[in-house]
Formats: sequence, C-alpha cells, structure tokens
Amino acid sequence: MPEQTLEVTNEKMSSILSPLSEELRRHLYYTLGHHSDESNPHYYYRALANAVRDRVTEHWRTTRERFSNTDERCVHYFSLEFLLGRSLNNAVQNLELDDATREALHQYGVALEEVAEQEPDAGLGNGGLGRLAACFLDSCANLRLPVTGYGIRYEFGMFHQTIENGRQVEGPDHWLRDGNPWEIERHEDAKTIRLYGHTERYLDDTGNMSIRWVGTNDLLAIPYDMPIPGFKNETVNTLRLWKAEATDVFDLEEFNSGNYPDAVVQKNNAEQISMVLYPNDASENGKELRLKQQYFLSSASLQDVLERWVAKHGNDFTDFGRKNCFQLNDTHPACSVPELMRLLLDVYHLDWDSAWKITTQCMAYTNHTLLPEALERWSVALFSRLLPRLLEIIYEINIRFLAEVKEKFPDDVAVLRRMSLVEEGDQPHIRMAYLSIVGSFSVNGVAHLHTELLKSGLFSDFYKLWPEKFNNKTNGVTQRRWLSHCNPGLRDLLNDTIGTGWESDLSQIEKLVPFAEDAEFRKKWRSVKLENKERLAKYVKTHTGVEFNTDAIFDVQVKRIHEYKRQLLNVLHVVHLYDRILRGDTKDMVPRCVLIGGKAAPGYHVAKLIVKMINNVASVINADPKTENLLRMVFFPNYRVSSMEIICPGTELSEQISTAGKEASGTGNMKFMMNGALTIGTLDGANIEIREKAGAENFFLFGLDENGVQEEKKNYDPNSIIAADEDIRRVMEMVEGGVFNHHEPGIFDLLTKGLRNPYDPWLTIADLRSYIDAQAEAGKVYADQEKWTRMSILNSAHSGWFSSDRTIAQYADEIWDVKPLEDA
Ligand code: B1N
Repeated sequence: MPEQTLEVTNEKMSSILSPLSEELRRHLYYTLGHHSDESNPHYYYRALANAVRDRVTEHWRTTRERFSNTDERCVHYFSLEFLLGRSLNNAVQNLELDDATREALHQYGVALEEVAEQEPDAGLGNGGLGRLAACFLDSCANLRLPVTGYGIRYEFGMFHQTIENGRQVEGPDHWLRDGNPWEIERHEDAKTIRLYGHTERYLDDTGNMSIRWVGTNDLLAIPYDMPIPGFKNETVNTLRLWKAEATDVFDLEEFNSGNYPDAVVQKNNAEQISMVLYPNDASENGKELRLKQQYFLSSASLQDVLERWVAKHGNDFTDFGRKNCFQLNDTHPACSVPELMRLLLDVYHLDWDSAWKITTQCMAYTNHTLLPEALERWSVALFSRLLPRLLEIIYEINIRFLAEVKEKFPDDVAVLRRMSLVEEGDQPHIRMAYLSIVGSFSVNGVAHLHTELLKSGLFSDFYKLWPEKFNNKTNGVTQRRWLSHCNPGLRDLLNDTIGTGWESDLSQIEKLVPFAEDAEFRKKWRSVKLENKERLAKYVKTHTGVEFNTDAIFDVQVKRIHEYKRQLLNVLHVVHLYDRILRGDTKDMVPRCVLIGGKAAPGYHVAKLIVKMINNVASVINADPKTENLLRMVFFPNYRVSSMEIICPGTELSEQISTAGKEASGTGNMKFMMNGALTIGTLDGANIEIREKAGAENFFLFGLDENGVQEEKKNYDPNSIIAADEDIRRVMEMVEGGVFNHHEPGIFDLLTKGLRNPYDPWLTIADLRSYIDAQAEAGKVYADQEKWTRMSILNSAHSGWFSSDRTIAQYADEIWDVKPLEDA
C-alpha cells in the first residue's frame, strides 16, 4: 500500500477519534470485552490507557517523520536501564487531557487517581542511573530534540521487595503480565544478533582480504517502541526497547531434523537474554548473561541506526559521524565502540582509519561512579568465547592507542601498563571505562565535584592525554513529574503566584524568592505541605501500620541501600534520640518521624543486614510508649518511582549523608529540594551545588569534605572517638548491648565491627558527632515555623538549575551539537 493512503491528517484524525469519553467506552467494550456495570478500576485503567495512547499516535507519527526527513544530527541514548515508572498520568498531563479524562471517568463514578494507581511501574532500572535516563527522555521531548532512547525490554524489572521478620525478601516483578498498552511491537525492524563462533580471513568480491565472524549462534532482537510525549508541544519521541527471541531459521533446522522439543528449548535460551534486569546498583556483575545483554543492546541499536542511514545515503558514510551521536549511559553499552567498528569494517567494508574516525566522531560516554567495585571489567577469556571478533578489534584499538600514548609520554614506561585497555594478570580483563574513553569524543561526569575527581583521580592519565574530551554535566530531574504531577497542591499555588511558565522552564521558579517574606504566602505554603504530609502519613499507615503524626518533622532517606550512602549513620542518630528520650533529656526535642526506604542488591549481604537493623530499631522504638508523640521510625517497603511521587512532596528534611567523594551526584536530593524540603547533607555530589544555589544558610551541612576524608583516613581511630564522646558511647552500647536484637544475639556484630574498624572506608563514626549536631540545629530551626518556611520556599525558588531541561540543553549544546527539530 502506498504511504499516502495510510496517512491520517489532523482533520481526518478528529473524525476518526471520538471524544475521550466515547473512546473509553469503546475500548472497555470492544478491546477488553467488558461492560461498564461489571468493571473495576483495573479495566478502567486499561481502557483509558488505550484511549490516551490513541491520542498520542498522530503526533508520534509526525515526529517520526520529522526525524527521518531531517538532515540535522540525531542522538541515540544507549542505556541498559530506563526507570520510567507509570506512563498514564504523564501522558494525560503532557497532552492536556486532564479535564477530558476526569469527565470520561465521571460517567463510571471513578476517580483518575484510583484508576492511575492500577498501572504497574515500569521498573526497568535500579535507581538514579535508570531514572536519570527517563528524566532525560522527558526533557528531550520537551525541548523537541531529535533524541531516541535505546534499551532492553526486560520481562522482569527491578524485583519486588517485601519485609519478613525485618529482612528483605525478593519477589518477581512481572510488570507485563496484563499486557502493556504503551508499547508497539515492530517485528519488521527485527535485527539478527550473533554470539560465540570464530573469525576467519577470506578474499571478498573485490579480491581484498576481509575478516568474517562465522559459526555463530544467532538470535533476534525485536523492537518494542514506547512513546515519549513532550509537554504540550505536539512532539512524541521514541524509546525503542529490544526483546530477545530465537531466529526462525534455527527453529526450522531443528524442526526438520525432527528435533522439535530442542527447537523450543533453543527459543527459551535466546529469550533469556531479555528476561531480567540485573539488580545491582553501583556494583559490578561478572555474569556471562549480563555481557550478552550489553552486546545485544549495542548491536541491535547500532544496526538499526546504520540500516536507516544506508536506506537514505547508500554506502556513503562520509557524514555519518557528523549526523549521529551515541550517548553511552555509563560503560554498560560500551561494546558499542568495537561493535560499530565491526559493522563498518566487516559489513560495510570501510578501512580502519575511516571507521575509527567515524566511531570517535559519534561516541560520547557518561561516567556515573568513582567506586572501584562498580568499574566494569570483562575477562578476556569470556570475551573471546562470546564475542571473538570484538576482542580482535579491541586488541587492535589498544595497539594503536598505546602507540599514541608512547609518543605523548616517551619516558614513562609505567603509563602504558596503567592505561592499557587490557589489564594484565593471571586472568587478563578488558577495562570497559578505558575502552569508552578511547572510543569517545566526550567524557562527562554528573556533578562538578565528581567530574573534578575523575580528572584528578580515576582518569587522570587520560585527562593529561586528552583534556579537551572531559566535561561536566550536572544531573537534573524533570519538574513535570517531580513537581507538577506529584505535588498538585504546590503546582496550583505556584501557578497562582508566578504563572505557569516554570513547567517548561524551571529557571522561572526564581520568581518565588520575594514571596519568602510574605507571611500570607508562607501560610499557604505550610498548608500545602500539611496536606502532603497527611497524604504521606496515610500511605505509611497503609504499608507499614505505623502512625505518623503530622505535627512532627518528616525526615526521609530513600535510595538504594549501600554502605557509602550511610543509612547506618541515620540509624545511629535515631538511636541517639531514643537514648535521649529514655534518659528524659527531651527539652527542645521536636517530634520526629523518620522514614527510610530502598532496595538492597540481593547478593549484598551487609546492605541486607542494614535493612534488618533499620526494621529492628524501628520496632523497638515504635513499641515503646515513652516515644509516643516524640519519635517514630519506619522502613518503607518496595520503594520505587511511584512511591517517591507520594514521599517527596510530604518530606521536610532530606537526608543526603554519603561519605564525601562517593556519591557521584544524587538526584533524589534535587526532587526533595524542588518540593521544599531542606537538606541535611555532606559536601558530596550535587549536594555541593544545591547548597551553593540555595545559600549556605538554607542547608544543614555536616561532616568531612573530600579532602578531610583523605586526611582522616591516615589516622582514623573510631574507637577513640567513641570512647571520648558520651552520646556516641551510649549509642554504641545500646546497639552492641542487644537492645534491638534481644532474641537474635550477635546478628549486628558485622555492622558494629565495621563501624569500629580503623579501615572503615565510610568513616561513619568520624561524621557522627557533626551529624548529631546538625540534626539538633535542624530541630531547633523547625521549632521556628516561620523561619523554616522561609528556608523551604527559598530551596524551591533556587531549584531551577536542577531541572533536567537545563542538563539536556547543555548536552545538546556542548556535546551533541543538536538543535530543536522544526516542523517539516
Ligand atoms: O547514577 C546516578 C547518580 O546520581 C548516583 O550518584 C550514582 O550512584 C548512580 C552499575 C550503576 N552510578 N552507577 C550506577 C547502576 C547500575 C549498575 O549496574 C552502576 N548508578 C549510579 C545518576 O547519575
């Protein structure tokens, strides 16, 4: 059928689609086979999602057309994680369907909120890194930038966390069980992915010596596209997620040899690749299946982009590097460097120099962590078995690279060993971060301090060689999800006070500054916060059974559980407050409700023990009548995107307490700030920039800075600190004396021994005194509600810098060199 006849113009559209209320009725009846009188919120959700999805289709098509017609550069954002959360409300908001939706649901007597809650979170990510990718897609669509996301359609996303006897138990997250109305399968764009096999030399048609990769095990990558609607701007970008399937060819061979069951088993093997998200945040995972996932994403996505290029330009790749950019979200998709080389060399027959020029013109790499345990290294043995052709290419890249190093530093022999892409040893490994740096024109960190530490530490040799490659892009979050959508009370107050411009340009939130001095406004600000605290208290009650008193300060730490994030420091402070209550020292103590939430990697024993300790401390405190109206603590189970949407608007004190130099950026800190929470934090990651923007007087600072940490480590003596500080000594006595594990003696020894260890890398005891004092200061200020409110308003007012729109505008300007796409 010719393309024209498929086209639906805007006018024709309105004649095809009826009012939303009728579309809802139609989907309920015809798509789902339900009558309204026998239905429930789950089916209303699915019918509504279909109806809203239909509303996206037209702008999606026109945006795609703009992409394929443009001669401007396009960006492909490669990430193993996209932590999208829910899509319905986002689409309703961005397409301005709020009134129509409410009206449509009204006929059935159900509220949008109740229906929206039926949607499972798309939890295709671990934490900050995956959520950042989702915020970036939103901002790219808002700014009408030609950016496509590429990822994996995991059948099972981030595991479901329950708590049994205080301990984390993992359950499967089968988010696709009821189907996914937000995706469209595009079988016609499937790609073949090759694994294993070996390489051989041969003479090609033109008589040239070429290399081919043969004897491979092949599988298919099937794309599923998800719409990324821009904010009120008729733009819908695409997130393309790949699902692994067995090739039909393979099935057929097995089938013909009478081996039907084996063919089916083979299909299952192939499908394993996209079966599950690895639940490790900031720690390396050496599993073969993980490397397969990484290569699968890289190869499928690069083939997609290259095939489209060839369809338009034939085999002329002269401009490919100038017209395309691949942004690598950490080293997880780093196979893209050798894979692009392989495709250009072996499939499109370019010579090495041309292929390398193109590759280094279009690859860009973002680093998200300094933690050595998170730096990816793959064993050469595994690489040579799984991806033999890629290994050859990596070796060749390395030989040429080391020659360049030698030329630059002729007198330094050690430098070659240090910078080599291959780490020598009993079992040689490929250093994926170095491969990414060598293959990219841009290397960026995610907050000012983080980038400086990359340049002076981890990547200092590379910085000396190529200073021009290095740059900083401080993270941001989308205010459309993290303010507008999740905090409607504050949204309305802002709109009434400073207009609506901040929703697409958060720098305008600065207009709030003078209102900090307006007593009437402060009162309204407090009443919005109170409503959000009530909503949060109800949520906490439902999921933990614990009552939060809304007069208390709501003190929150939600993020992955990790030693460097120091949830233990938080617990020790809570124990200190409990100790004060027990000894009757409650003068000037403000009532406090402490909430901690987050998932521990299933294999991370210490992190899981920290979860247990939080739960045990909480149980003892909440059960003790002496704490009534003064102190409450909960561990919030199964923390995820949709829980943060309720938690962050109700939070007053945001805990950002990592050991200085360890948290690359943090992004939860930004969500809290926008919603008017004050931060108690160290000089780490983006906290530093938050404090700069908010003003030092509006931030509760404590602890060693990064230099201080280095100094302290030389002579760290936690036991002397404990002995010399009465409060700390008592806290340790309670924890070590079994107050929180009466019936389970010794279970926390690993944790308390860690705290007392002079080699404790997280220096928890070093920062505890300063943390307790900063907490006391926060409590004191909270008692002065007018002062607290002023500080709260100023935090929101100065949060403009932390919009991912700003971050993405900088990527677009300073790395990608792309502009908004105008209508064709
Ligand atoms: O990336 C976020 C930062 O805000 C956080 O500070 C940082 O910790 C986080 C291996 C990671 N770094 N590294 C990871 C995730 C999954 C995985 O398998 C590492 N996550 C971060 C956004 O920049």
